[in-house]
This record gives sequence, C-alpha cells and structure tokens, in this order.
Amino acid sequence: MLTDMDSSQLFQRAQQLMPGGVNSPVRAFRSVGGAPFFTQSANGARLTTADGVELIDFVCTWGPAIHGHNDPDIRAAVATALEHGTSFGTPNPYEVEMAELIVELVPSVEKVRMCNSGTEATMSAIRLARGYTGRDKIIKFAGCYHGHVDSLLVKAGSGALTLGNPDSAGIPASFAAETIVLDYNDAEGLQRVFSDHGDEIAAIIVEPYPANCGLILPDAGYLERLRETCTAHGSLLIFDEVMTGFRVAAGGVQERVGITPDLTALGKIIGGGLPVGALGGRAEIMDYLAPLGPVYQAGTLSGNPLAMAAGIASLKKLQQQDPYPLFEQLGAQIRDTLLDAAAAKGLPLQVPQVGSMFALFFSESPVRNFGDATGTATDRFSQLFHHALEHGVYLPPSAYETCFLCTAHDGDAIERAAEVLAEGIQSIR
Ligand code: KE4
Repeated sequence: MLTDMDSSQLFQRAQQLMPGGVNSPVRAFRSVGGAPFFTQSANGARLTTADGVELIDFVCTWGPAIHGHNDPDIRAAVATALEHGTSFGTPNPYEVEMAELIVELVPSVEKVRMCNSGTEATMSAIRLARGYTGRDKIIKFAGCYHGHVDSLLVKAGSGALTLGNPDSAGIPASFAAETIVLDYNDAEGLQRVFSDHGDEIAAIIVEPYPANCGLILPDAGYLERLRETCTAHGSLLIFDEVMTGFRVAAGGVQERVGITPDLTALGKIIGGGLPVGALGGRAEIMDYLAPLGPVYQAGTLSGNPLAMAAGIASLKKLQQQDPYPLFEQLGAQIRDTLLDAAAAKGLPLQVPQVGSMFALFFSESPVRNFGDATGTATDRFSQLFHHALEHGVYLPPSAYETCFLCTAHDGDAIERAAEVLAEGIQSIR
C-alpha cells in the first residue's frame, strides 16, 4: 500500500513514474540538496509527513493556505458543493459569486474570467493585451516568474531560476524575441526601452512585489513609474498578483500602493487549495475575450463548482476576519527574530518582509533585483533550510522563493519556529 510507504520509499517509486519524482520541479529539493519528504496530511500551520514527522510549514502550499491547512470552513464549503456534483461544464451560481467577490475586493477589476492556474491567467493576460493593443512586444523583469508560459519563461524566477535554467529549453527564439527583459527597479532602462520601442509594446507584466527570486520590494516611485510609462505609450500594465492577491491586502498590492493596473492575474488563495486562476480588469479590455471579442480563451474546468466553493469560503473568511494587521505583526516578529540572531552571529542577512510574506538573503546589502539576488550566499540558506527541517520547521526548498505565514501560525507555531530559525542561524558555518 502506498500509504504504508515512508518518504524515501515513495520517492524511489515516484522517480520511476514522474520526472524527478515530482509534479512541480521546485518540490524536488534540487537546490537545497537532499530528498524531499512526502506529506500525508496537513492541518493548520503544520504538515505531517509520510514518516510521521510534524513540520511547521512556511510554504502554505505556495500561498493558498492563508487560513492554515484543512480549514474547517473551506472543507465544509467543498463538502456541500460536492453533494451536487463535481463539474457541470455550464455556467453555475458559484462562478457568479466568485466574480462578485473579486470585483468587490480588487479595485481595478470590473470583469473576471476564471481559469485553472496562475499560468493560464498570465498567459491569457498577455494574449489579451496583444489582442487589445494590436502590438506584439511584452516587457517582463528578470527573476519574475509568471508560470510556465512560453513567452514568459525568459529569465524567469522560482523553479526555473532554482534549477539554473531561467531560460527554459523548448522555447523558440522567435517567441522569446517578442519578450523584452529588464531589471526590476531600473527606471532608466525602462525609459530607454520605451523611447526605442514604445509603440510596439503591448504590455508590461510585473509581479509588483517580485516573490520568485526571494522577495524584492520596489524603490519609492518605481511602480508609479511603470503605470505612468504604460499610460503615456498606450501599453497595458499587467499586475501578476497570483501570489500577492488577497495576501498582502484584500485588494493585493494595488490596494496597498493605490495603483490601478489595466489587467490583474490572480490565483492560489481564490481556489482555497483547489486548482484555480483568474484574469480581471477593465470591462472595455476584458470584453475583447471570446465569446464577445476576438481573443480566444477557454477551459473545461474553468469556474468549476468545487474550486469556486473553496475560494468563496476563503475570501469570505478574509473579509470576516481581516487578518492583515495580525500578518503585519507576525511578519515583523519573525523578521526581527531572524535579524537579531544574524546580528548576534555577525552574519550579514537581509529579511525583506511585507505582511505575511518574507524572505532571507544572506547578503551585506539589500536585494533590489535579480542580479543582487543571485549574488547572495545561497549555501547559507541551504544550511538554514536543513537545520530547520531537522528541527521541525519547513522553509521553501529554495533561496529563490518566499516564505508565507497563515493565521494558524499565531501562537505556539510562530514561537517555536522563531526559536528554531534563530538556533539555525547560530549554527551556520
Ligand atoms: P501556477 O500556474 O503555478 O498556478 O501559477 C504560476 C504563477 C504565476 N505568477 C506568480 C507570481 C507565481 O508565483 C506563480 C507560481 N508560484 C510558484 C511558487 N513560486 C508555484 C510553485 C511551483 O511552481 O511548484
């Protein structure tokens, strides 16, 4: 029985059946070394592995588990929806309620199209931007990851960067040629490209707070500059808030900074742990999507009732609980613990943190872009990762990811994790 096997037995079997034994590369621990554990169950802030080990989880299934794992309200909502079937392939009431919630919570969104992953959301966003503007070129930023979209797997972050192939094989040069890659926080470079190519650029797509090469925060005025430049040249501004949407604020980064993108890609939290993505924006642009307009976009399971029910429960819980002040407090607590431990050890460490998101860069100076991030001491991150894992704390298995907090971390979980991480920093050689 598979359920009787421990992680190493499962991994051995998995490697015969799936490339690298995983269904998503970053899970393979290739950058931190060692073999991945397999998770048997998850509750609140903890995972239980196939080896019976409990781990305080700072990955939160890469973002969706903002209320903690196996949240009772989400579980109940899925159970209720399940009684009426799993998928209809027709419009259904859940989709309407989800769209209403997104329109209500995300300032710039007037219309929504549901899909099944963040990748589909960003892929649809750039196709829509090209269809709406009649232009071909897209600007992205080195280290930003927008899912495994052909034309966006250029100098990408997350698993691509972790595995050292930020430019994936299999992408025709002709595709990549339409993608211009700039450095995040480089206002001069942005200016230059737009003065050379301004009228060819369909859109800028950006993680407003890049969180796939660690966590990078914008220089003052930088996001505003992206907005002004797009407006001046008739290009669209696409915020990829698959990760930050509903996480750093109910309305994402755009609510925090008061900037209105033209399109927003969403995912993760709006599925409550089930497969989901969404594209939203100004009605005038969204109406270019089929069946109204000429830009085709579709999906068998888009808006499926189970993912919608889970996501609706998750969003409503955020509205009821307003956990964002708690996240600011928990995030600052873990950040300060890490910085104090590093200072005591005389170890250079940066801990960028915004609400429930934080990252660790072993670096003398703040990380402002991809080049800075790849110049940090990632071997020290790997040492901390393994110390933490051996002591019951699971950090993302790559220095080029971001840690997530959930409401269930509040209390003993964050206290214990802070202790373990402080000890881990002391043990770094
Ligand atoms: P998915 O296709 O994985 O649902 O979403 C792609 C995506 C798009 N945009 C942003 C900003 C993202 O962070 C992601 C996916 N995030 C990674 C974690 N860094 C997913 C983890 C994985 O690839 O296994």
